[in-house]
Amino acid sequence: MERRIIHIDMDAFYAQVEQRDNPDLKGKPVIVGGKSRNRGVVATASYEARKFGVHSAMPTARAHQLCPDGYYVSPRFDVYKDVSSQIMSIFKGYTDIVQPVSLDEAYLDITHLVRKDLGASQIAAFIKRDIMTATNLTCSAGVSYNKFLAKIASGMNKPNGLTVIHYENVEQILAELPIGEFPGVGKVTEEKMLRLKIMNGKDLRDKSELELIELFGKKGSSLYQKARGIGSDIINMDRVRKSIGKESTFSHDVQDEAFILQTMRTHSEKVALKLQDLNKVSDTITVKIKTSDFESHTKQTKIIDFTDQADTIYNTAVLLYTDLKEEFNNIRLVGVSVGNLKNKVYENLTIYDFL
Ligand code: DCP
Ligand code: MG
Repeated sequence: MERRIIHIDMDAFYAQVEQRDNPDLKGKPVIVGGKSRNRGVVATASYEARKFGVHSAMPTARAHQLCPDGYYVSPRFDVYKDVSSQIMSIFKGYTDIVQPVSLDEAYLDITHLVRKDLGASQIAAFIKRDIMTATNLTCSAGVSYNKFLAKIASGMNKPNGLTVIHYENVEQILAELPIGEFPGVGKVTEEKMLRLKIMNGKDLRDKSELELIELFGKKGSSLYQKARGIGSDIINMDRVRKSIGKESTFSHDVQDEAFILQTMRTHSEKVALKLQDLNKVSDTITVKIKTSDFESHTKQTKIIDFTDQADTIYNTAVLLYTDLKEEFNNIRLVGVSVGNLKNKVYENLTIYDFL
C-alpha cells in the first residue's frame, strides 16, 4: 500500500530561535556558531545572512569576510533542545509513527489519518500551525509517498514552505534536481558526480545500476533507485510507550492516610505532566500498593473520557485506593499509573475540528 509521509524541518533553526528571543535580530543577518575568528565554525545562518553566501560548516573567519556587518551569536543548545521536545511532542499528538532525524527534523507516517475529507497536505498544514502556536517559529513541510521524496519536498519552498510531491510529478522534479540536493549525496559524492558530468537527476538516471555500483560502491544501487523515485517508506520509530506510572516505596510501614493520599496526589500530578508532555491521553487508571509482607495488589478502572488532567487521575486513584485498603493496614509502596494511551489529536479528527 502506498504510504503518506511528511518530513518537517525547522527553517534556519538556531538562527530563527535567536531572532525570536531577541527582537533586535529580526530581519538581520544572524550567524550562529563559534565566535572565535581562528577556530570558529558556523552552525547556521539566518536567511538574511545566506544572501551573503554564509552557510553551515563555514569557518567563522570566512563568514566575517562575506558578511562583516552580520550579528554573530553563540549557540544556546538548551533552548534548541526545549524547542525540539515541543515539536516532537506535537508530532506525537498526531501519530506514534515518528522518526526524529535531528533536533529540528523528523519523518512522520500519517497514512492512517488520511481520509476523503482530510488530505495529507491538510494534516501537514495543521502541524505547521501547531508548531507556530507553540513555539512562534516557522518550519517547512514536505509530503510524499516515501522518506527521501518527502525530504526533497520540504526543501523545495523553504522557508515556511508546504510542498507535496505527487506520483505524476516525481520524474520531472527528480530530472531537474541538482545532484547535490539528492538526500544521501554529500559533499564528496557531489564533487565526484560533477567530475563525471552527472549534474542532476536526469544525468543520474542515464547511468546503469552496474555503472553506479562500480563508481560509488554499495551506495550505487540506492542512487539508481532514487533516480527513479524509489526509496524507503519505513519509519524507524522510538519504542511506543504503553503506560506511564509513578510509585514510591517507603522505608517503613505507613498507616497515615493523609500521607498516602498526598503521595498519590504527587504521583497523579507527575503522571499528568508526562501525559501532557507526550501529547497523550488515557482512560485507564491503576493503583498499586504493596503491603508489609511485600505482596502486590492492584486495582484498575476505566473512566468515561480520556484525560491528561491530574485531578481526574487523582480522584479516580483515591476511589481505587479506598477499595483496596479495606483489606490492608500497613502499606509499603503506593503507585499510580495510566494505560491505554492514545494520541491527543484524535485519530478520528475531521477537518471541521480545526475550523
Ligand atoms: N547545524 C550545525 N552544523 C551543521 C549543520 C547544522 O550545527 N553543519 C545545526 C544548526 C541548524 C540545525 O543544526 O540550525 C538544523 O540544521 P539544518 O540542516 O536543518 O539547517 P537549518 O535548520 O539551520 O536551515 P534550513 O532552513 O536550511 O533547514
Ligand atoms: Mg532545518
